Amino acid sequence: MSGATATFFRYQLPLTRPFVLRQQSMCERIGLLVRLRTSAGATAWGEIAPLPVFSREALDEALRQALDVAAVLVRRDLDQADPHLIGLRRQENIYGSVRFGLESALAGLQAVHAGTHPATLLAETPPQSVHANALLTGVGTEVIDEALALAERGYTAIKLKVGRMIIRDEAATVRDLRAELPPQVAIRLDANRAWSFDDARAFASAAKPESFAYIEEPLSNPGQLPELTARSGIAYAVDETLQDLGWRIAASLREHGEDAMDHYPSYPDSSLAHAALGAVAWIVKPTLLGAPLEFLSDTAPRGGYSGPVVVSSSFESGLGLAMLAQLAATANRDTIAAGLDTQRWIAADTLEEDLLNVDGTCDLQRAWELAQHPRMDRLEEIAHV
Ligand code: OSB
Ligand code: MG
Repeated sequence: MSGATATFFRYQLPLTRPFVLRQQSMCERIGLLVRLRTSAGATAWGEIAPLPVFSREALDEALRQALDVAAVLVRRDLDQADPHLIGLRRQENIYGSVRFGLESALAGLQAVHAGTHPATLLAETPPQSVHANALLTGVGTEVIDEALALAERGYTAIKLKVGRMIIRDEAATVRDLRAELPPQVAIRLDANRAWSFDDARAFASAAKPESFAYIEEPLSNPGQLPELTARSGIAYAVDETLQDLGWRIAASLREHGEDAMDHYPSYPDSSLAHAALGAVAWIVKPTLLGAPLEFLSDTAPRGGYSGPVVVSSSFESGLGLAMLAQLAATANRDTIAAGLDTQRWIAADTLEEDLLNVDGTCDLQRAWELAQHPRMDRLEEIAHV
């Protein structure tokens, strides 16, 4: 019988300004941290933080399931150095937030045993740091000045939310941004499915497709994404569409491409699968997609979809972001900036210090050290198994 334990803590963190989730605006972030402790006293943490509006599970549902899964986990010998202990593969219907939090903590324990940080467990030669894109909202000179200042500090990619204001103002902002930012700074856009096909075409002709690297989810009807590229030249990335497909189909598309459809003959809407295969990037948010961490390992099979995976946050606190930085390093070796900049919205975080450096990079070793010692004064212990 092992004497491992799992302790759950609740946090409630103020934001610097509201974050808009579709029509709803969020003014504080509420979530859970879990601490696994082995009988020998090794500890590691994970974050379980369903995102309102986006996650299918509510916080109390996530907690209930996490307690059930953890009760089984703590009976295993967590002091063993065993890479297979990272995954919860046999748990089929586990919520995304629960899988992410518990697998993070399991990976953390393995990293403690190996005397390294988690990225080195999931990749042969991970980089020492990763880049994050700057996350911006708004139109006009204010957002352009903000982007220029961030580029000056060393950010290599800017992600601007669109689909929220008048199309021609947003398009003009994107054109001006491209004209003023140094050419090596990538511009990404995210419309969160705000537009009809005609709206998106109007945006494309006003903004010029070549002025940005890609736009996430331009269409309210994602089945039309490949046709939008054909008709307007827009390169798109998928985020919500991957979540709609689910991680099993996403993993199968990555491994088998078009042939994945044969594995899921009963899948009702193959247009979503075609949309995913036609994307120039996949935005992967582990908390929302629910994929096992090994999906983001550099040895994940990729005989089908071979484009880049942009590991991104679902608005986790610093502790979850520290693990996402590890995953960004393993998934793409810092070849494409990750979505970690939500940190700037959190006014008082679970970590002692900011994760991102002023230039938008994140050092993996430092992130790992910070994530081993969260701020206990911002946590309330609520459950224990
Ligand atoms: O639409 O990409 C989104 C965060 C929470 C919910 C939705 C989204 C986001 C982000 C993450 O934008 C940050 C990023 O991708 O840079
Ligand atoms: Mg998105």
